[in-house]
Amino acid sequence: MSWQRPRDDSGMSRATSAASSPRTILHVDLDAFFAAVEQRDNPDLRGKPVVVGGGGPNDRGVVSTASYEARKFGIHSAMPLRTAGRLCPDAIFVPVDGAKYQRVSREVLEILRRFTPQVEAISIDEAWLDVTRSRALFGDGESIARQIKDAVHDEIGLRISVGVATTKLVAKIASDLRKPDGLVVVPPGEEAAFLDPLPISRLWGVGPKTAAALVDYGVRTIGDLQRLARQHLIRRLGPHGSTLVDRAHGIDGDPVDFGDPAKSIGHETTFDVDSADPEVIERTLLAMADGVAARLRVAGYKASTVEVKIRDSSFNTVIRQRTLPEPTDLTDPIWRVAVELGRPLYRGKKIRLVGVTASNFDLGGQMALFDPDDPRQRAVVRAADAVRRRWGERAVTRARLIGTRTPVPFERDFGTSAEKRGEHAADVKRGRTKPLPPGHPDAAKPSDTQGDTEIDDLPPEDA
Ligand code: TTP
Ligand code: MG
Repeated sequence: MSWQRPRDDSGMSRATSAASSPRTILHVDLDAFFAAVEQRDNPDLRGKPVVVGGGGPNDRGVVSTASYEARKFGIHSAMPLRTAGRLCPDAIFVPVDGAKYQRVSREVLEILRRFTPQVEAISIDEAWLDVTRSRALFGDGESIARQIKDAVHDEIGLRISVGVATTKLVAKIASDLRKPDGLVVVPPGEEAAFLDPLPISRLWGVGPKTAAALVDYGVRTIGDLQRLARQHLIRRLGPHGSTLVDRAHGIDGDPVDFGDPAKSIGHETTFDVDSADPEVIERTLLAMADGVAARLRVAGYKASTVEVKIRDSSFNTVIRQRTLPEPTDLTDPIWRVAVELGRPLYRGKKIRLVGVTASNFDLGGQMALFDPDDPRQRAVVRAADAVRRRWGERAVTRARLIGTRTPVPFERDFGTSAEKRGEHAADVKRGRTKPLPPGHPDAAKPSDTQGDTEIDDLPPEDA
């Protein structure tokens, strides 16, 4: 019997809402990535069999990827180009443009990081996201998946398939199941039923030795493995046998590895025209503080240190920071400190850039994301986050921001890239050899570096 989620009109599977305790993990994978980018950029290629790779059908190289139109002829990645040319003489062959795909990959990662800092990029077109904490801000896993699919389509012009599940393994299998443009949601508790009819080859950790053992036991589907006595496999394969049976049931605690957690979250903006108006400067700081606080809540952090950065029109930059009496993830305390620290710096001067950064995270706060220190304030924040979720960042407009054209702040940081390079080496060892997206997580964005920077660390203010 084959496991089929009920389909709705869009051809996507329907989800039940996820319970609050299990993790919500997304696996995203772009469809026919290199070929789709070429079709996007050249309308003549759309709807046609396109083969990306090498110098054409007489080249000795192999196919990087093929458009779905070309796949109908049996063409696939790693196939000799000559074979591809034979299978489909009408196919259009396009050379690989690595730099372009890397750029697009980075743009997609930027979209993913809007929804959570917990993004693990696996290859140039694939990533896991742990969105468990983001549900308060963006909705359940299915809703986040749809928002990602829409954003990637509308902003980048590509289709992406998404799997939503409680583990990385099940999410990855799910994303592959209804390609292209797929969305498959496996609700908590349905992992084993979902995996049951699928061929054993979809499971991780099935190398030649394991495969031979499984053939001996007559295991063809993941369900066969679920029903096999665990002791048989442990005797034959050792502890790996036990892990394999767990995986067959969809049990896999592997966390989404996004490298070192962010050490700071900051927003900054450069004015279109330098401003000496305290009102303009302070409401801009409010927008920055508001963006920082929202991202702290998505990440589940509370910050103990607030930093304000003020750059004047002669490019003198001053950074002042203060430790708060209590860690926070709310706009007002962050804004108040930013203004108190900033006021002496911008008084009477034309200002070019302002920024607000929160750091010194209290990770204990992660567990108590919406535990009320102040229940009424929490309720207000929750309502604001719900509005943001529904209508976007600009909808949540504080009184001071109404009628102004304060820009939506951009994210300045998140993560490091060194660990990711180490991790990619490990991936290659594990047999995942697709190219890694460039410089991820984001390298620091370029900023003005001229002028003096003066850093003062002020003691906590007396209460
Ligand atoms: P995949 O995600 O495996 O393939 P795809 O995106 O082309 O198609 P789909 O996900 O819809 O099945 O790989 C991503 C890109 O990596 C692919 O577009 C080209 C490149 N690639 C190679 O260059 N060689 C390979 O052997 C594979 C598998 C991929
Ligand atoms: Mg892909």
